[in-house]
Amino acid sequence: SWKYVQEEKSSDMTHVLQFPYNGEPPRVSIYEHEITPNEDFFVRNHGGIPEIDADKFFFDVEGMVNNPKTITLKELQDESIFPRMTKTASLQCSGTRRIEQIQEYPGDGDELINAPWAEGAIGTARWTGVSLKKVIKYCGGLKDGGKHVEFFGADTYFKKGQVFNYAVSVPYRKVRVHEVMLAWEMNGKPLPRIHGYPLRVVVFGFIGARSCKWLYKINVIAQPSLAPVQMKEYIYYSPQIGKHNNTYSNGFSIQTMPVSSAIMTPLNHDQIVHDGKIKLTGWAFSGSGWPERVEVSGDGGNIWYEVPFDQLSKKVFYSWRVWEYEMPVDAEGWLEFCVRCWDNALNARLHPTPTCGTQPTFVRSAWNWDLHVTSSCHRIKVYSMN
Ligand code: MTE
Ligand code: MO
Repeated sequence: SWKYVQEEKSSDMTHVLQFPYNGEPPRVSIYEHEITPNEDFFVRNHGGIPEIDADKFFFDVEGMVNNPKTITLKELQDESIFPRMTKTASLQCSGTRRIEQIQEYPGDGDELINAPWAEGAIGTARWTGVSLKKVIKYCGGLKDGGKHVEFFGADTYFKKGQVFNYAVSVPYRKVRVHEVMLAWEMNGKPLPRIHGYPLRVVVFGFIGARSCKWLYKINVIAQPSLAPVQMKEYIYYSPQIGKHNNTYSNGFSIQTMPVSSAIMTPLNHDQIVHDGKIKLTGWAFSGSGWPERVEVSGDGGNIWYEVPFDQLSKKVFYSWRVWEYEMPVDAEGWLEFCVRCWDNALNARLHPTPTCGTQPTFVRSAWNWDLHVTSSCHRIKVYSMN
């Protein structure tokens, strides 16, 4: 068992939940960097932060593998046993932009766990570690029927009078294609404690919740994890389901993140004095691959402008693209800026209303009662003065 510590990041971060600590970085640290500095990376915690001694650290691999094993961090880092991998990838919480659903449709969601995130519950880092597939292979491979891989984090949290270790699972098909990493480095430095030191999971393109921090056990199973985080949180409900008629079985577990984007500057309700142009900045991301095209509008979505390729950061599989655009503006008065993105797979949204391969138009088009994955076009109002 572990000791737990209280830790926070810099006071520049916005607290979206006071306890446990959940923090969102200042906007500038998002749009100014293709790679988010560690000190500015958002934090999503369900419980306390375990204090783990890396020198003595080991984790167990058990369940439906042929040779269950205990593996020390030193072994995992031994390149004669496991080849290393480094990959730049974004991590996005399904709560990103939840504030828009809360503001338009107050009273929904599970208030205890649904933090009111704005556009900053996303970040991009260079992760270093070992592909989980190599670890499963080291343990003799899967037994027949092994289909899901469950992760346990050393943190504990309380829900309805019970104490749980954080636990989630991903289907083995995601592991098989080397899209699940056990990582001990973030941007060339040891994982900060608040991000999972000494070892965390990173699942490229999936909802942040699957990227289990403070990993201490891996369990191969036949069905998805029965743990509450897997079964009860991070469920996406169709728009006919509300707070009073939901059961966990009439929603589904969110895995791949849909295409989404956000305007980081200017701010909602800014008054801007300018000479015919207003600069917009933001990010775009898709858990299916990468953003292919980003468009912005100044009139609420009647006329769209394509952000030119040289104003999008480079294309990296499973990473966001940050962008900027000088919007021509001749009017004085209220403008409504919005952004939408197309990804490489022309994926649009979670539930099955056709939207031509881009994001849903309005908050309502992507509304779901537990307020996850706010992937509608991000809209802000700005007062323009020439
Ligand atoms: N892992 C553990 N053990 N405990 C947690 O509370 N939160 C998850 C995931 N892994 C969590 C966890 C959620 S919901 C998200 S969005 C990401 O971690 C956030 O990772 P970060 O705090 O490093 O940004
Ligand atoms: Mo999350």
